[in-house]
Amino acid sequence: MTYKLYMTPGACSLAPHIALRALNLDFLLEVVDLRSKRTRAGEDYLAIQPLGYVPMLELPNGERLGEVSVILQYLADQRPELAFMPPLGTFERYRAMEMLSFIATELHKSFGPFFANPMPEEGKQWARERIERRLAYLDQRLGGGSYLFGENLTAPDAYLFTVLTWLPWIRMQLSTWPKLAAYEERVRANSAVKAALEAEAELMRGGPN
Ligand SMILES: N[C@@H](CCC(=O)N[C@@H](CS)C(=O)NCC(=O)O)C(=O)O
Repeated sequence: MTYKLYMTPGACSLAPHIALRALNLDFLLEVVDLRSKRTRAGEDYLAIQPLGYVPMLELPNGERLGEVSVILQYLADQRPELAFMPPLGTFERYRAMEMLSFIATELHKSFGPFFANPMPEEGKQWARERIERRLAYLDQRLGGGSYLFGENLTAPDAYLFTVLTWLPWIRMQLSTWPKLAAYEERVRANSAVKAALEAEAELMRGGPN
């Protein structure tokens, strides 16, 4: 029962990578070069994902599943006892899905202009302000719990943390939002998150996958 995650170190595929570790599932990482659209093993990634983006999860039966927020939920549902997502059919599940959707569409996709060349400076400034308003909203929304939904690391934490790691690339200081900054440190200290970050740093240095 081994999953294969098509991923690029430092990209949004970090979120399902964290999930695979937090859920203690067996997995292999397949590194994709997003420029050449080839896997490190030499496969044509466009034949696997026609739009050429990561992540893509290959299940043990060969089926492939895309989209960060859906992959996270699929993985969580393989180990319901670990409560990485609330149970299907409960209202809490919709709350967690609401957050996944917010992170995907309001936050993650607002980073697009920084990676699109050429993008005029006005476009980047527009995106920066958009991200700032959404981070301020999350900062206010963080409650007394350690994580987004209480004391357990859940799928939305894996995704939000992933997006927060990109702030230095766009010269944005997390310290502007103290609750969010403290939250980021707590998530970073989680053992599954630490292991995923270390593995991706090693892959970035060209180490084995
Ligand atoms: N809707 C997709 C978006 C994934 C996405 O934006 N992936 C980026 C990396 S974070 C990517 O592979 N970009 C390369 C490209 O679009 O060519 C998802 O949620 O999985």
